[in-house]
Amino acid sequence: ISNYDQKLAAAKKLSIMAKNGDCIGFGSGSTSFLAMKELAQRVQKGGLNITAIPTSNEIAMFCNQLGIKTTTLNEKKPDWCFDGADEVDKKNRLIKGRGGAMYREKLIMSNAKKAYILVDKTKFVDRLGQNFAVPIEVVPNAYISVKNRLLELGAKEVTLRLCGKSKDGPVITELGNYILDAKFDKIEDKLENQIKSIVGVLESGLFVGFNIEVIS
Ligand code: DER
Repeated sequence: ISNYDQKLAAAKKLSIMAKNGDCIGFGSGSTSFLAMKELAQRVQKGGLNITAIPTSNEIAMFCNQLGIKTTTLNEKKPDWCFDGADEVDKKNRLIKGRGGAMYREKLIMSNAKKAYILVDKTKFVDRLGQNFAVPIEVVPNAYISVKNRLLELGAKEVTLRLCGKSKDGPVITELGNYILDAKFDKIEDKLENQIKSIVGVLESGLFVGFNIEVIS
């Protein structure tokens, strides 16, 4: 079946897991969007009573449009969360961040007891990093120094993410930062903390060691 149908099937499986009173972290990306629409159906038609903690302005806007109550991590802890991924390896390690929301996604996931990761089959990889670079959110006045440190850490290529048609110049995240995309041939668990310890890095799209259940 098509990738879309696989994503939709995963979204439908996820949506039946929600129960009244749940506070749920809503991931970003196209697969999370499908799950959000399925949950909105249950809220509108089935009276499901949930509260969402969005991981991006886009998801927050859609929650408002779809009539899903939202709150923030400063007010409520998520009982569980769902999200998508760009790559999942055999140890359930993830590369995320194609959509540029990996800081808030990891913030919410690190405060949730469990994370359901919704993927189509194209996301499963034998070697983490084989299809996607690791996105890294960096403070603009440090992006050159961070790029150099990433190359020292073994990154084969580090590129500043540019907007392309919608705006000239670099992508600016919701917090006003840049995104560097760093390609690695080999990703060991310790790389996540090595990247995080570079001064100027806010967060990376390398997710290691979370309590994850993959739904595909
Ligand atoms: O940007 C993100 O982290 C998204 O969750 C991404 O990893 C998956 O996006 P997709 O569901 O549109 O493939």
